[in-house]
Amino acid sequence: MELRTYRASSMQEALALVRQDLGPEAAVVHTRELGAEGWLRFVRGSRRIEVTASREVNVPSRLAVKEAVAPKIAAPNVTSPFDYGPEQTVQFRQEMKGQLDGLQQMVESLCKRSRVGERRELPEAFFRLYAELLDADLSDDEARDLVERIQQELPGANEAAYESVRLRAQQSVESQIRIAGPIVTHPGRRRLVALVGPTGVGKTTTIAKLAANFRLRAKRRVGLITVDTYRIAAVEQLRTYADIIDLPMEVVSTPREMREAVAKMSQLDLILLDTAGRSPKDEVQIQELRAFLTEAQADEVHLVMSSVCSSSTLLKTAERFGEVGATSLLITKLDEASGFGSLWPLLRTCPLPLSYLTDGQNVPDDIQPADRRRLARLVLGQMDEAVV
Ligand SMILES: Nc1nc2c(ncn2[C@@H]2O[C@H](COP(=O)(O)OP(=O)(O)OP(=O)(O)O)[C@@H](O)[C@H]2O)c(=O)[nH]1
Ligand SMILES: [Mg+2]
Repeated sequence: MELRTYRASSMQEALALVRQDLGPEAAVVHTRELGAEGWLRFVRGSRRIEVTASREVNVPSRLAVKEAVAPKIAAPNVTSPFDYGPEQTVQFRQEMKGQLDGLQQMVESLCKRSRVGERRELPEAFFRLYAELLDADLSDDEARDLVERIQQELPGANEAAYESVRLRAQQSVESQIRIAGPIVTHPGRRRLVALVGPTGVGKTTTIAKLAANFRLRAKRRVGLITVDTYRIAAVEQLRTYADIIDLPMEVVSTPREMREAVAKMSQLDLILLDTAGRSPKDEVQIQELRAFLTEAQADEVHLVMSSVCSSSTLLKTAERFGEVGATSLLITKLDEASGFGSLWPLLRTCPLPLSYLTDGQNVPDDIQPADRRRLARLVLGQMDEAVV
């Protein structure tokens, strides 16, 4: 293979020499800049560009991507850097997506850091807490409020050690969380508990977990009722659990049938009522749900919400389902959430107390009565003790 080297004071000149000598089909194999040495560095025009090219090399020109600015030297196999085959297109898209995701993370982290930077005037221990709260996905306002509240509560705040600031934060968050406690059943005293909430949050799975625990562990007589006749397979999903746990089950599609089904199960200790996922934005669906619940005369209505949702979605959902008579909150999918700060506005402001937390798909294990200490730790960005 014959390689030739050309030197000129600019890239344009060097490429013109290549084209003149080897013709338009030549491929550029290598380019480099030759730095002038000694005092010559300061002399204008002492910069030299070296281009190595060949007429025989069958590789894409290294200058292909610079076509717009450089004279077109042959790059026979590549017409455009974006001219890929189907496989390369997929790979290219994946690479681009990866780079965009990386950029997004970098921008988010920079935004957080700049917010943290604004709070530099905080004493060290409080500043550390503030930065941790942002990392736990608390909004800037929520983090600021919490830190300021703790600053006011701690005597000698400026000199306070991080451990005592942290402990005070834990106590403060714990004290604002309302807990309902688990469902209490007594043999022979029928209790009817309904689960309501948006679609796909885990209502049916949670019913199965509760049913299995009360039937198999607490040895209660449990029955299931579902009004979810809207979604294909919803009834079958609950029936499968009813069969495995060996429970009676009723399917109702009108408020009248609801009354009959509840009457049939009046001898049981616990009736668990599964409902169809409802959009909090759909007024008709919400009113329909309310009609069923009124007919069932539920003792408890647990509003099921996923911890993966944003804080504004959680707040709006709680407000909307409050209208159907929700008596407590049940938070699911703790195992899927990456930060729990988004739960804080709900826990702090919603008057409904918490009943249960769920953290996985396993029936009946992945459910625990809501625990103040655990929730406060999660909100403050600490490891989940129940999962680790
Ligand atoms: N990771 C995780 N998944 C869960 C949890 N609870 C439920 N799921 C999963 O969430 C999905 C939806 O659960 P369902 O119980 O069908 O939800 P639903 O609220 O009854 O849904 P609709 O009846 O369609 O409104 C299923 O794949 C469940 O296994 C949980 O705590 N953690
Ligand atoms: Mg369901």
